[in-house]
Amino acid sequence: MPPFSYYVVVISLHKSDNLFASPMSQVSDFQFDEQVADVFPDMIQRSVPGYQTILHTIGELAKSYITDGSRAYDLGCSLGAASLAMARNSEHVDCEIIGIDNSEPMIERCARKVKSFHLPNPVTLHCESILESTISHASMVVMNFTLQFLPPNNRLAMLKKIYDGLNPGGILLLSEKIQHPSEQGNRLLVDLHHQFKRNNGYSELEVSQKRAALENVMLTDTFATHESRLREVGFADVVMWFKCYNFSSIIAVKTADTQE
Ligand code: GEK
Repeated sequence: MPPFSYYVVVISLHKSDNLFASPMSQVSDFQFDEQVADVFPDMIQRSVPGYQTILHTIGELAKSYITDGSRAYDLGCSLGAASLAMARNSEHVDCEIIGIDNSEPMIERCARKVKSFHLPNPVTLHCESILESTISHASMVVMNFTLQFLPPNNRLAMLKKIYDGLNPGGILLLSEKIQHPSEQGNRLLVDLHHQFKRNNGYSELEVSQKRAALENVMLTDTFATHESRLREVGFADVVMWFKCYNFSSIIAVKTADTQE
């Protein structure tokens, strides 16, 4: 059994998220600011069902899909969890991992974190909107819960840019909170997710204030919308490989024999 000091170190690594714990007279729109960046690992872990499973699978996909001389992108990288999963699992090739986020507090912390590891391939970070980024020579692109924060009108063009920047045979891993098409079915999934959050220690007030903060900021689509948009930009295969309540992850494959 590890000594007591081991537990003290592990517990103190992540600050706990209590940003919505006190009553607010008015709930402002959610922002990826300093306060959120400080508690982000705890926040995402307690809020997103399957988050660790998705990161593990990103690592597994990196082993198979990241090719020699290519780039792997993590769009909306936050603190770099997916970048690190790809970097750690790409020792068989020479590649560049590129993490992009438009939140300065996230990128600053991400840079410190990335520097603290010895990785087989370099991780380059950019603080910019992914709407402005160039994507090229990519064998793998990850958007782990980021597309939902883009204005709906920009989503198709963003996916087209990813498709065009992927090498034939490359993949996009797209994780999103999704809307169920029927009101009753959607309510059922939302209730299950809220129960998941309560089971992870969030109070009723925290759940409802966070929901209000995200209302205008995170606009979710149905799986049917995601699938048809991915097909419209050219992805031949669209595979939903993970779903838990209203959280899903999709792998979209650019066919290897595409003639362009
Ligand atoms: C993870 N992928 O841990 N350009 C760049 N970044 C953006 C933009 C934009 N236009 N809009 C939002 N973001 C991560 C989790 S969090 C998901 C991703 C969540 C960034 C935003 O700053 C934030 O860091 C990230 O997208 C979304 O695997 O909090 O639910």
